[in-house]
Amino acid sequence: MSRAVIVVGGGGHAKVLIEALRLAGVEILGITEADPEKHAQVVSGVKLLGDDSVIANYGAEQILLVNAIGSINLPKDRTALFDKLKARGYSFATVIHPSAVIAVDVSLAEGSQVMAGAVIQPGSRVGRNSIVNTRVGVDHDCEVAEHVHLSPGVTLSGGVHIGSGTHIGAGATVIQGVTIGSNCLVAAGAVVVGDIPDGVTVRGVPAKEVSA
Ligand code: JB3
Repeated sequence: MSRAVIVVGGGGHAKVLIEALRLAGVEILGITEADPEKHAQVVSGVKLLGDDSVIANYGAEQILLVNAIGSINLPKDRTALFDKLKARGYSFATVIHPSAVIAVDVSLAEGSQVMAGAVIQPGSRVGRNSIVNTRVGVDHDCEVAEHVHLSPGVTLSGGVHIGSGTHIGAGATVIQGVTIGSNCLVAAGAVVVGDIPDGVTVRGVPAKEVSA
């Protein structure tokens, strides 16, 4: 990564990203933060610069952005921030922790983030702005669309498809060949053994739809 970065958002996910960026030798100019009460703070030794208006002080060709908005449920805020700043012409860095194991033919789209200890096997693809979080396993030939969050410890077996905007909770397991739709929520610890249509929330072992 040749350009210096600005980290957008100064919470827990920012700390994890800053660690990975430092290990990868990336220059961090600072953090922007929506909450003015946090503006005097320093996160993991990196200064807060102010709100997102600060980004306009830098040309779109000068810097890369790092989306540090994570997700607790659906990654809607993270998606909105990515789309807003892309519309202003900025590009997002792909962040890879040096301890991640990524097969040579894996494709990682703009702004994807692969955290410590993750393993991504051959033939897999990760879409724009998606997070492959700590110790996630993505096995062969998986398709992870854009704006997806695979929480820590998720296991995707071979040939799994995950639609855009879906959140898979910590420790969930998806067996081979399953397709999970867009904007789905899979609860932590669930074991998904069959396809899930768009917009559905599931939990449990085996995972079942949560009634509204
Ligand atoms: O599960 C794990 C390992 N990590 C979780 C991560 C994926 O998602 C983590 O435990 C949290 O559940 C969540 O992390 P995140 O998004 O860092 O949450 P939080 O600690 O609440 O920090 C988000 C920060 O972003 C807050 O300080 C917000 O004020 C700030 N923020 C929100 N919207 C924004 C914006 N900052 C900027 N610059 N611009 C925004 O639009």
